Amino acid sequence: MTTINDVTELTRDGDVAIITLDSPPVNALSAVVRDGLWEAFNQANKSDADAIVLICAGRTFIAGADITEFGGAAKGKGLNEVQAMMEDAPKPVVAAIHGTALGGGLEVALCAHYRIAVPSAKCGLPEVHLGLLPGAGGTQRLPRIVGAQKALEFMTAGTHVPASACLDMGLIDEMAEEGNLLADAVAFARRLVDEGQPLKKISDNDDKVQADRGNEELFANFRSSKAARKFRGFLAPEAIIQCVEAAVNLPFEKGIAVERKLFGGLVTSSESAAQRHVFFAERQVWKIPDVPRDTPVLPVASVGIIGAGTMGGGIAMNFVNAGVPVTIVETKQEALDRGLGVVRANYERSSRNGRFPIEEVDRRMSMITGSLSLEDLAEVDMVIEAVFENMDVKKDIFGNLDRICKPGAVLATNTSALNIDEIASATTRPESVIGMHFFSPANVMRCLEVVRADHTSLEVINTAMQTAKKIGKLGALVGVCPGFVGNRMLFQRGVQAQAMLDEGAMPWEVDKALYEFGFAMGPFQMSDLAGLDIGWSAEKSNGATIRDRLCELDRRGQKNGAGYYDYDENRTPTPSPVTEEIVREFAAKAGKEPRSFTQEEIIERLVLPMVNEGAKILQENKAIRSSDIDMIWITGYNWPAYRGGPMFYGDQMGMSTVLERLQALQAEHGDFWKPAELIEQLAAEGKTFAQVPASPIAVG
Ligand code: 3H9
Repeated sequence: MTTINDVTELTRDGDVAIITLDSPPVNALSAVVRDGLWEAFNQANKSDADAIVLICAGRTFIAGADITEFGGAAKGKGLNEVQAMMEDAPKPVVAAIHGTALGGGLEVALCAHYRIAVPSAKCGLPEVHLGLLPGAGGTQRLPRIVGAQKALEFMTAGTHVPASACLDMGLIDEMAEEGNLLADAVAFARRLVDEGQPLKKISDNDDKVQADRGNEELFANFRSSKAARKFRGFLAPEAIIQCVEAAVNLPFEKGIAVERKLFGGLVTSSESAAQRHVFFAERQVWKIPDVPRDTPVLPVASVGIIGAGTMGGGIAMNFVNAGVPVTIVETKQEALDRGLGVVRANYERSSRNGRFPIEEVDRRMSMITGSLSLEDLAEVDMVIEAVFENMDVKKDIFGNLDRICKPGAVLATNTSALNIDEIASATTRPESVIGMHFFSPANVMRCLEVVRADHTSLEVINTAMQTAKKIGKLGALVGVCPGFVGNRMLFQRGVQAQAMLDEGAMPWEVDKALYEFGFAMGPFQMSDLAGLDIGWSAEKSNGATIRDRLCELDRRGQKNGAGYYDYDENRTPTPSPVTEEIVREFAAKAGKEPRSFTQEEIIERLVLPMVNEGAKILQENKAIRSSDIDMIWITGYNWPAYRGGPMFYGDQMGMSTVLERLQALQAEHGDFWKPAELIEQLAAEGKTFAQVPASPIAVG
């Protein structure tokens, strides 16, 4: 055995050289890994071995480039040098894949002459999710195996594809028996030698790309396809398409040059920096400073949900989809039937869309028991209350749950605004009470704010977080405060959206600015969608706000064809002259000259209050770290991932600039804009939000 360096070993099994890479956790291609691989292949190539097998220790094959190295100074051997060493080897090189071969990892494997994988392995080029393209030859080699169309789909979706599908596509040549990868890979290598099989270089294989040469329609169709709608605002998908065009139309080396140039542009872009931030933020969010990893998790094998409305039904679907049976309690049979009917209709739609066969609808519905009695929740492990926002009603329910539920059951509320400590005070077991704030539609949105109340026990926190994981949510632990994290910041944005209207901005100008920023829609489109009359009362309305006036004119949003916008029969919005008139009237009353606002001005007015409020949340320890706040906004409100979240946005602006702009706006518009103390402090220290150490949620 030869130890090449800390992470690489070269051994022999008779006539086959075996290179083993062991760089936990995921064998990412850091400098030491590249150096180790280069030297190991260098030695194996020169040795008298007849073939070489590359295999990885630990849970996975190489999971890609080391993302932490991007942006730093180049060190060690280049990945292309390692790849050349493999591809030019004078004997068969076999990559033996288990776990995941991702990004640069798969691109390394594609430089082996052959690939073998266990059935549980997956391959993918997920760089697109990091705002990148496969920059180690992947964009040029993949089309040479699977053709342009499949390569476009594979790389712009960035999914992890199971080994069996990879075998069908020709990405993998041979399947190994699960648990027997090394022996099967060595046997495969020996067979290649015995049979005199060629040293296959994917870069030499032009058949597939020639078939698509000059086929401009293929690319035009892909750019206008349904899948491409998701690319809006992201830079990487278009760069990937251009690379595949190069693969199809240019010789390999020229294609590589195109790939390298476009990769260089992406890796230094703020979009990719933001998406890389999101990658790490997604993993940080589960780490809770004062809840150790070994904190017990209570079993959650059955769940009770109180309320069969839109939220209750959506929450129920999450659990059923994860195989956990649910009891839904309502007060009236009619409401229960209606709620269950909506759930069934949702499942039927999913089935029609091909998500699962129609029989599955009945199977999933059979996991939901409807009930009109809270007493039926006596044995469930977790209850989630999702009734309307009324403190007295909630306290009454929690008082009853305290009496009915078994000891140790988790008692959660889905409130989005009420004080959970007060709700907990209705029980004799506040340690079991926690907030689990789902976002609408609850079966779709990934965000779940887990709200720690004063007395919530560590076990209950850990159980709620692990439950979030189990049902596919992004659980973010937050503290009790009005609106928690997400809605507290949304409220500030809403104040400014209204304020701009009062200054004569048109709703469509504001919405357009947010759309261009990357949101699916702006606040006024959102109001029209939700219904302008939510929380509005005809009796109490006195025309004091623009919304009052619209509602008084029976402009209640999309549902009756008029709100801030006018709608045609297809619900296509157009700016409404009625709204415009009202906005002008309000501006005149406030003594403001109607004026148009620039995109930059609107974004500043909407986003800076969020950054400022996020800073207050952080300084009050109502969120653990700034990146958790970013994740809540990305998964709960569709903040565009390529902008990294509001706190990342603030960090990119630079703290001194954030402070200066807040001070300028404070001077112009008043104390709404007073900068958070944390911003002043960080600006003075030259630090970022990301540098604020993670700290436990404040309680008590
Ligand atoms: C690329 O390859 C570019 C090339 O085309 C061109 C180059 C020129 N680097 O996810 P987990 C850390 S771009 C650094 O919790 P799992 C991760 O942060 C790359 N660190 O485990 C975490 O750290 P911590 C393309 C990485 O079992 C720990 O490893 N590749 C990397 O649930 C465990 O991760 C990708 O995008 C990395 N590449 O999932 C694949 N990957 O413990 C990215 C992980 O401190 N990785 N870490 O929180 C993944 O998708 C998942 O990590 C994987 C394992 C599926 C592999």
